[in-house]
Amino acid sequence: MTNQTNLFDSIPSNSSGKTIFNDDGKVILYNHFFNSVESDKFLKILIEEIQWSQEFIKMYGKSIPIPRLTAWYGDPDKPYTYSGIAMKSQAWHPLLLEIKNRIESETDRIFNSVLLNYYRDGNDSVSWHSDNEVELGENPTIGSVSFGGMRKFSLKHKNPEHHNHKKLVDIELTQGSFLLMEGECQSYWLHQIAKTKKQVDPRINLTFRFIE
Ligand SMILES: O=C(O)CCC(=O)C(=O)O
Ligand SMILES: [Mn+2]
Repeated sequence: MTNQTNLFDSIPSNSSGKTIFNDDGKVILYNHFFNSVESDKFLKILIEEIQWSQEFIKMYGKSIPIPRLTAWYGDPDKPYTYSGIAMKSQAWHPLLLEIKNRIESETDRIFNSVLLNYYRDGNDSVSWHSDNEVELGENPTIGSVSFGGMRKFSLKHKNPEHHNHKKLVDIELTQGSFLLMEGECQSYWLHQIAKTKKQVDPRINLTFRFIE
């Protein structure tokens, strides 16, 4: 008799996090937090079923499209403003709740909203910023989940006197990875996803947050 293994079980997900740094805030990376079979499935569902929008920012009186598609889901009555864009929260999609449950069990944190970014190709990006909107309160915990093509996530310390100010901390965010930023990370560090000329597959990133 052959041993039947379920495809899901045969690709274990790895939930032991690795601390990238613990210095003016803490960053922990869990590679393959979601296994490759579920990650492929989740990516497809998110591309098809999330209500993606093209948002615009005003610069020098002109309206400029931001270089990625975005969406905002969460508990009702939690309005959120991001880069001057007032986001309308949509009711939870069941898959977003499933992902939220998985990262909540791992971290013992509660999240009540998620900002989704869809990077269609290497031309899509997010420029240097911190997740420090007032709605997030002091020292917010940000749970960041990625599906699809690998993109480089960089962190840069804000203080010119800091020993790491000139050196970027680069983290490869691969399919199924989970990155946790906590403590004073958003006060002291900036982060970005730079554009790339390399051929990259479409990528979706979900940043789970807690709006007070
Ligand atoms: O795509 C990412 O990994 C980062 C997205 C991000 O920083 C944000 O949405 O605030
Ligand atoms: Mn961010």
